[in-house]
Amino acid sequence: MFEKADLSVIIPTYNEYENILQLVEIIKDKLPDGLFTEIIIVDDNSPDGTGRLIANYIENALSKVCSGIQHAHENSSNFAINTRESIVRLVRRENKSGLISAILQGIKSSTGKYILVMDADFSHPPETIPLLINELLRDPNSIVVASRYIRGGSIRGWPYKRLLLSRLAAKIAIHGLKLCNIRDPISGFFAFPRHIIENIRFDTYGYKLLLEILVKAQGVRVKEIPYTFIDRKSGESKFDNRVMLDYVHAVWHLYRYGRESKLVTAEEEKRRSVLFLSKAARFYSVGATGLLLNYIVSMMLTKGIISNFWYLQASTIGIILSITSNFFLNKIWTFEDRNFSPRNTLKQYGMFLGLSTVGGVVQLILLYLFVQSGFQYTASLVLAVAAASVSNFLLNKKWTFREKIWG
Ligand SMILES: Nc1nc2c(ncn2[C@@H]2O[C@H](COP(=O)(O)OP(=O)(O)O)[C@@H](O)[C@H]2O)c(=O)[nH]1
Ligand SMILES: [Mg+2]
Repeated sequence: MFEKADLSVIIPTYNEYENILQLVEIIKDKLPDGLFTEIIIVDDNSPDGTGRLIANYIENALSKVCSGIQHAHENSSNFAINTRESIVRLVRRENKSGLISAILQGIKSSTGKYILVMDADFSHPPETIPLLINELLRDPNSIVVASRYIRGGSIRGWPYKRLLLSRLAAKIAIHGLKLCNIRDPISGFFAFPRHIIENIRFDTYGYKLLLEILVKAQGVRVKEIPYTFIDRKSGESKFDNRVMLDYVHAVWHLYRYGRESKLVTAEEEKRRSVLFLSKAARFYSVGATGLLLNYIVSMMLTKGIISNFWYLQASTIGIILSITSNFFLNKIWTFEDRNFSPRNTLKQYGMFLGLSTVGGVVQLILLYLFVQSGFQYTASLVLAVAAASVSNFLLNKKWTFREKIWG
């Protein structure tokens, strides 16, 4: 089992023999200090032998470490395995199955708390890595994107047609998918904390993983860092008509995803407001039965139908009985709470009693304040009762019956 990394750098490769080793060395040099980093190369059985090259590189590095340890034992002196804290790992796949799936496979086999994705062909300058990581560490719940389309960013070496296509693709994504907080949503160079993708079900294919994350990781903060994209010097681009078609398909798919999830959210919102209102209505109906019960009991106890009580005694009994019946009706009917364990019920009853008392005091204070500030008595009473009963409903919902306020 591998030791868990702080940062996983994912590099997909297909025929990158001339680039990859040099890139790995430079990346190792640029990594911020103090972060244990794994560099994961995902190779799709490249015909030019990229996978073999990396496998040999790892083997050599390992044997150097082992002979270092042996040497250290022989000289019985201290031995530091690596001053820069990083390891290189290789994920081999049988067939060329596309960039997004390669990156996802890399992420799946990675362990880092933070993930950085980049190309292998030096188009994404390793010098930008520390800038991305620093920004991510500053706001660890955001996604940090290296951007060509904000001030300070640019593209060097692409033919006019490719420049145009890229601009067009970015515009389509921004307007079609309403990504208003980003200028380069099709960047392939970005970093993010692992947790933001944990609940995402990825189902597009092609080139642009970032797009899917932006659409599906709802509400995530985005920060762009400018950089200059430099067209590759060695090896060939795998960009072709198929990649373009996949892109159009992915945008369409994500557009429909956005529409459906909005429909679901609207439905859910409607359901919650209905539930909230129906609970409020039940709570107030229960309150009304409490008032009635209070009145009947007080009358019966003072007018001699049951017995002749002093009116304050009668009223106290009426209040206690009505609070108790309110509590049980609210528990069973309003909040549909079926946990009748004595401990839980007693705790809830105590809380309900406490909140009713607080509600009564709040009502008196408000009434006093309203009347003192010149309001008519009846209007003041209605306002004070309304304010106290609303807060009573909300507080009981949240604290006594442990529900969310909304819904
Ligand atoms: N593993 C894997 N890597 C790929 C695949 N397609 C492209 N890549 C890699 O993805 C990165 C971007 O591809 P590249 O050909 O440079 O595309 P361009 O920069 O858009 O012209 C490079 O590191 C490629 O080696 C694929 O199907 N599988
Ligand atoms: Mg490239």
